Amino acid sequence: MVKSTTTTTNAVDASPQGTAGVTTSDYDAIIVGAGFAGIYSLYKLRQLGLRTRVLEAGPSVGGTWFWNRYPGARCDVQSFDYSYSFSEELQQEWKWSERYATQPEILRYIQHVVDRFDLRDGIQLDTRVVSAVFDDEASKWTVTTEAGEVVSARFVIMATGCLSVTKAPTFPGLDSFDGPWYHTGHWPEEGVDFTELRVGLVGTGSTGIQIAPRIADQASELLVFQRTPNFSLPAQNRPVDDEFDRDIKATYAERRRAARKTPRGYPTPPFLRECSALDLPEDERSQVYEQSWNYGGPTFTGAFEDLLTNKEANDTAAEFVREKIRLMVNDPVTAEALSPTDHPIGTRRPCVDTEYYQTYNRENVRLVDLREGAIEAVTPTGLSTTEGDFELDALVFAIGFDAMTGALLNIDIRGVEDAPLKEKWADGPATYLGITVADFPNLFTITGPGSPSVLANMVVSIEQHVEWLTELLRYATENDVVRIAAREEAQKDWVQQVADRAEATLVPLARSWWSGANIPGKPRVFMPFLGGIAAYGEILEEVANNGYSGFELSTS
Ligand code: NA7
Repeated sequence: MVKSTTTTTNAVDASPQGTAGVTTSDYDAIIVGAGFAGIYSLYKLRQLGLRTRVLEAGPSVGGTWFWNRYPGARCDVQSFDYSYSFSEELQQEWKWSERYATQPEILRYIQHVVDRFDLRDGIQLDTRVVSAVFDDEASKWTVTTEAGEVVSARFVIMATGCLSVTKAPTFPGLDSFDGPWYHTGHWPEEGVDFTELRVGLVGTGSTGIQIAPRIADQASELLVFQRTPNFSLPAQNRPVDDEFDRDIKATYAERRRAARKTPRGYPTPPFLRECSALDLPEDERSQVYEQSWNYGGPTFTGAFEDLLTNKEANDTAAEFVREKIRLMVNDPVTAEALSPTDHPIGTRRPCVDTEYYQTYNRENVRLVDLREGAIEAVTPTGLSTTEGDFELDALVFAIGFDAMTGALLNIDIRGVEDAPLKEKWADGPATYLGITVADFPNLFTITGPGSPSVLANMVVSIEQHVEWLTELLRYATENDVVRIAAREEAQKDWVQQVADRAEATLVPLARSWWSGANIPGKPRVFMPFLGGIAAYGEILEEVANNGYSGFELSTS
């Protein structure tokens, strides 16, 4: 165990190894964030014997799954796979009620995990970290909170989430609006009643597509303001019956092992083809798409192996979905407006829905195509576009996140020679393996830019990182290593590899939050590692087997 050096009286040492009543501001590790990543990091680092504390800005654990409690919020990965695999007992005990779990159920699961593994006393809520500064001489970090609390630690683990900083609505006149307005990423805990209200929903990404049918259930009128249509795939959600539950659990460990050998971190159905979409005659190809569509969820975009690399192949999948939209939406003008034609399918995050397109067949729902007239301002009585004014009683903004880098750059992180991360990343994020940053020793970014993260099952991405990091810290503590620093050269090569992998696909053809294009002024860099969970896992293993190649490990 890395030894702590100072003790003061402004923070409680809540680790199992701590002596009751002793207070200290010095830890072996500080974890920022108590979502899936922070909770698992705490569990693993405690097992390692590190004195660890989690600092969480929110009033509850759960991270993304605490904040995004808008109606209709649910996971796009099947619940059996979007859950921790580290404990066979946990995965056998917990029973998911639906194939795709809702936000409240996922939050209950996270809270259950925290209690079941006695982690609550290591998590300090309502504590927003504002800065982390590296002390070059001591090879330690000083972390300061909004309330002025100062703690130090050898290691800092940023478990701050990829989608935790919302994009703020900056429409002129918002303050003048007479009614209430909401951002889906900060939904009121008590919920919202839209009964008899005319509601304007801005945004048709995954969130807008999930919330629209639920608002339509209540509101007298729902106007959906769409700037860019997205491809949405049906979840084909259903309750989990006892037999299905038993079947999965009978081979759960095997399922988890298999998931790590896939690109996306969840098992794929057998009908997906390891060939080009163009290798099959049209009727056979359509059958594969039909099977994938009926199976449900995001697997559709993996129906053939070249959908993300061959535009002609991709066109066949995109057209299949556009045809489905035409069949589902009664009004042909609305169907056309909902059909994406400006980007290949899969080059923006595919949405997964339940009855999204059918919602437009309701009498109280209307699509407003912002390509015909952009939003100019919010007025006291609604929204004004270049094409006209819309009278509304409430506004909902589902306009997304400052993804992947937002939460890290919101904290004043300073590394060697007091250099701010903000400056180092002025042209876009640069990491080694997506988990470390050159010149920021002993700092780790769980599912950071440059790792598979948001392109895969997030829980698997998190487990992959946390487990690898735990072994690195075990190695460090057993070998008296006090400083773990990524080498600049290794980082340069990794950044190049991440960029090359993206360039080799169709993703540069789309404007997306994956490349920072949704935030004005944000550098355009494709942030996640496109090689997939399995290939990435092999790289991590190789780095470890080579004595942590690409790192400088110092004992003093
Ligand atoms: P997204 O996917 O970033 O979607 C945001 C939506 O909001 C998208 O349709 C945007 O249109 C729209 N938007 C953003 N700003 C504006 C303005 N100024 N005017 C009109 N429309 C606007 O965020 P989500 O929350 O839906 O999903 C994020 C991830 O969370 C998701 O991918 C899952 O991983 C979970 P645009 O496309 O930019 O034209």
